Amino acid sequence: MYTSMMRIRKFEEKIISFYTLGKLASFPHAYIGEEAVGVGVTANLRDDDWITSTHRAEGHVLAKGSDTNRVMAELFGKATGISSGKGGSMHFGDKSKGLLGATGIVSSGIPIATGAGLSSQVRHTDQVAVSFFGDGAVPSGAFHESINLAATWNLPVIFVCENNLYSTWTPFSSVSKNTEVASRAAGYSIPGVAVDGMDVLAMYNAANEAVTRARNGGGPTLIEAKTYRFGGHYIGDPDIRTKEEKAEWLKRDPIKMLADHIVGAGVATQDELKAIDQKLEAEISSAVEFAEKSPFPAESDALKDIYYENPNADWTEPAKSELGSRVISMREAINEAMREELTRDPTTIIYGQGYMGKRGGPFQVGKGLQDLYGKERVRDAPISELTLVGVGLGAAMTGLRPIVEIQFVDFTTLASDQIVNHAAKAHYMFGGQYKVPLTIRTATGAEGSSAAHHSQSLEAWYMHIPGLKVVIPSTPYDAKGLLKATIRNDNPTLFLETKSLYPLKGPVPEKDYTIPLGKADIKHEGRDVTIVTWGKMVHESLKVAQRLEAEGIGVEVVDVRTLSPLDKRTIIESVKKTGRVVVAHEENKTAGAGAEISAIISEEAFSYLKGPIMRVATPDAIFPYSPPLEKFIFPNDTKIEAAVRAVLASGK
Ligand SMILES: Cc1ncc(C[n+]2csc(CCOP(=O)(O)OP(=O)(O)O)c2C)c(N)n1
Ligand SMILES: [Mg+2]
Repeated sequence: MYTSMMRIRKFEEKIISFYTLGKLASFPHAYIGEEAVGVGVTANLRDDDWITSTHRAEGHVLAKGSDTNRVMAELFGKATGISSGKGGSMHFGDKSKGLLGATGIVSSGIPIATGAGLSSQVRHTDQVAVSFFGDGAVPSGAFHESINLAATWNLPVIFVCENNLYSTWTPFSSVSKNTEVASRAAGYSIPGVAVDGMDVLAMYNAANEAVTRARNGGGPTLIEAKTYRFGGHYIGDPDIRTKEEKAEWLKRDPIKMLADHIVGAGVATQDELKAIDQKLEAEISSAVEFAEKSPFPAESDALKDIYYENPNADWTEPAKSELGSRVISMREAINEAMREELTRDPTTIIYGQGYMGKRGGPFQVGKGLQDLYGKERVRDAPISELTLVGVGLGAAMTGLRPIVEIQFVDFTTLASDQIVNHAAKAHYMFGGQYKVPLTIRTATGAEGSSAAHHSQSLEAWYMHIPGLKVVIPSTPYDAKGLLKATIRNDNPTLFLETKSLYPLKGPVPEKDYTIPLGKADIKHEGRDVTIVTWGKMVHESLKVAQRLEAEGIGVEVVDVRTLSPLDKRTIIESVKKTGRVVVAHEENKTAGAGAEISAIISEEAFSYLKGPIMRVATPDAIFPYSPPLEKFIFPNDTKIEAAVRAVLASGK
C-alpha cells in the first residue's frame, strides 16, 4: 500500500510540473492528500471487481492497477493512453482492471457502479463494485437514488465518499445541514461508517469489512472517508482555504503517517522506503518517456468508435409474404419480443415502474414476464429515472443486456445525464473498450388529454446525440422485429412506443425475426409525392395516400422506423422518384426531426426537387388538457393532405 500511495504522489507531482510547463492540454485535478482512500479501498479488490471514479481520477486508476505508462499517455492525449487518447483525465476507462470510467459529471458514476453490482448479482458471481465520489455528490439525486436501489435490491456495492470538506470552493457545511455523510446510511437501512481517510490502515479495514459483506451477499455499505486535498480544486487553482487549516491537515499526511508506522513497527527501514521511492521515480520517468514517444491518434480516429458495430450481426427481415395470418396488437408484439429475448439470452433483464412484476407497467406491456422469468430478471423499480438508466448502463457494461422501461418519454428528461452524457458516450470516450447493449423503452406521443407532462415527442432531442440510436415502430410487425434487434444490438438505444398505437392490431409472424436498425420501410408506393414519416403519422399519411389514389395521385409513404441511424438512401431514392416531399411528425416543428430530414434532402437531392419541402407537425405549443385544444394542435390526415396538395401545386 505504501508503494501504491507513493506512486500516486509521484505521478501527481510530475503532472503538476508538466501542467505548469504548459505540456498538458487540460488541467487535471490532483489526488495528493487523499491517497489513503483510493489505496486502502482498492487493496481489497480484485481485477475483476469494478470501480467508478470522478474528475479526481488518477489516484483511483493507479490504485486499481492500471498501467502507469498508459495512464500517463492518456494525459498526453496519445493513442497508447488507456482511453486511446479519447478521454483524458476525466474519462479514464480500463476494462482490464474493472475501471468502468471516471466521469466529469459530479455523482454520475454512482448509478453506474450500482448497475455493475446488479450485474454481479444476476450473473451469480461474487464481484463487487465500488463507487468513489466526493462530498459534492452527496446532495445529488444520483447518490440517494442509487443507495436506495442498492439497499432495496441488496446489491454488492460499496459507496465511498471522499469527504474533503469542499466541492470546488464551496464548504460542505454551507450546502448541507448534516455534514456527517455516513449517518445518511441509516435512512436507507444499510451500514454506514465514517473513517479517518488519512489513515490507510483504517481505510483498508473498513473497506475489507464492506467488501467481505458485499461478496457474501450482505449488500451495500456507505463509507465516508474524512480526508483533505493538499492542493487546490485543480492544478493551478487559486485556493481559498486558510493556511491554518491546510497546515493542520498537512501534519497528517497519509504517506508520512504510513511511513512512520512501517518504520516504527520494524516492517521496513527508512532506507528501504527510500529505495521504493527511487524505483517509483524511475517508473514515472519512463512513463513520461513512453507518453512523449507515443503517437497521437490519427485524425480519422476522431470519428471512430461512436457506435459499436457487430460484424457478426445477422439481422434479416422476413419477406412481406412471410407475414402469416396471426394478428396481434402492438402491445402484444412488444411483449412477445421481450419474452423471446429473455428466453434466448439469460443475461437479458427488464425492470420498470408501475408494478412491472405483476401488472407489467402502466401499459401492461410487460405483463406475465415475471411469472415466466422470475423476480431476479424482471423487477419492480423505484421512481428514480436517472438511476434506473445509470444502473442499466453499468449493468450493460458488465455483462447484462438490460431493458429499462421509463413510463413516458417526458420522464426520460430526468435521466438525460445518464442517457446523453454517459450511455451515449461510454463506447467512445473510453476508447472503444466497452459495449453498451442497453435498451431504454418508453411510451411517446399524445393521447387522451394527458396534457403537458405525458404527451411530448422528443425524438429529435435524442436523434441529435451521437452514440445513441433511436427507434420508433409504427406497426406490431415492425415493433416485434425492431425491438428484438434493439435488444440484441450493442449500443444504447431508445425504443419509442407510440402509446396511441398500443392497441393497434396487425399481422405478426410467430417465428423469431429481426428488422435491422437503419432500414426504412415504404408503407405505400407512389410516384407523385413522398411523405417521410414515423409513428402514428404513418397511419395518418396512409389515409391520405388511399384517399388521393382515387384521384390518381400517387403518394409514397416512407416510414423511417429508426431515426438514428436514419436510412437516408431510401428517403433520397423516393425523392428522386417523386420530386415532391412532405415530412410529417407528431413532435413539434422547430428543430424537429423533420428539419433535419429536409436539410438532408436539400443537401443530397436538391436537383430532383420540383418544389419546396413542407413539414406537418405539432406547432410549437405545449400540450393542452382541453380536448378541443389538444385536437387543434395535433397533426392529422387532414393537415397532411393539405400539405400534400400544397406541394403538388407549388414549384415546377
Ligand atoms: C453535475 C456537475 N455540476 C457541477 C460540476 C462542476 N464541478 C466539477 S468538480 C466540482 C466539485 C466536486 O466536489 P466533490 O464532489 O466534493 O469532489 P472533490 O473535487 O472535492 O474531490 C464541481 C462543482 C460538475 N462537474 N458536475
Ligand atoms: Mg469534495
